[in-house]
Amino acid sequence: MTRAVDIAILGAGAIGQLICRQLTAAGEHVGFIARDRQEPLSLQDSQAQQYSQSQKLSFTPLIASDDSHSPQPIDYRVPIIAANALDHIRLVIVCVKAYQVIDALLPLFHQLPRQCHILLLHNGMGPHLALAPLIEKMESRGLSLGTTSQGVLRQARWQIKQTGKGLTQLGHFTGIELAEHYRSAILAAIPNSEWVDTIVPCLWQKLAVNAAINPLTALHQCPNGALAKTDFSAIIEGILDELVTVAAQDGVPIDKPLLHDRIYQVIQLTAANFSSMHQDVAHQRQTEIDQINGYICERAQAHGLTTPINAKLCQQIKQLTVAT
Ligand code: KPL
Repeated sequence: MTRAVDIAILGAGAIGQLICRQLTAAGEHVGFIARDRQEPLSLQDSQAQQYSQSQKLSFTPLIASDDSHSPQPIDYRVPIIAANALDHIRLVIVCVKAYQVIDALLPLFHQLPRQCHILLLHNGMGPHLALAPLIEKMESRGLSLGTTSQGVLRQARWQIKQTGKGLTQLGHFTGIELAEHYRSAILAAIPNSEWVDTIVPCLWQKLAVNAAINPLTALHQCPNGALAKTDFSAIIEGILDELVTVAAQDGVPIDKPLLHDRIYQVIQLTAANFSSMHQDVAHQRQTEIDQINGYICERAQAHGLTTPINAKLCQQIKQLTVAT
């Protein structure tokens, strides 16, 4: 009898498809949860099979698997799991945009088995604070968080290309810890991944990278590398000063000089890239500003602080997305 799919991915964007490929290649039983009409809905089967449809995906790795120089796309199929057929799922990896997490996850909350673990893997911060009390109330479920800087480009609906290696950090946040079996499966499947003792400081570090790079590249319509110019140093400094103060109030002390260096390192390493917010603005899509600079402002307010530089960036990005 074939083993049932026990890991479900919610969100089949670039990162969702990359994680799916990595877990599938490692022999894990993974499927996507059907969410909209673009992802075909399957019918529930009362037998052992929990899905009746699958989707063909294409993945082009960074490095060729043989000796040839250009990596060839690999085609593979992944089950699509209907939202009413989640009985076997033990781990849901949530890869939707930060502003979609609650709306995408809550309708499934009581359809997922009680012991199903949830792992959030998105840019920005915020949804974990709304989810934590719901998870804690259930007493049988756990929440882990993660951040990844793997580079991936979505070339078509179900076609991705890996564009860069990157670090993936994961860790427990609240409730029941993720079972050891799934922890090791994820770490074995995702290259350069680690399970850290405290994940929240890692998320703040990634938040800082996004808070500095994303809105500035979107406002100035430039690639990440343009931010290395001295014209931007004062505003980057200002964004970080505010973030470091707020994070400290939130119980996360951050070494500012180290963070500063890290941001300039990312600017160098991704010099030719257009940030995700730049692309969202260019394509008139909703941005993640509320979960990036907006999160800094939100946490500041909670501590009776103000963050005028980050607040202004939020306002400018919103004006841009309304005006365009
Ligand atoms: O994560 C990114 C993003 O664009 O959202 C960075 C690291 C800034 C790379 O472009």
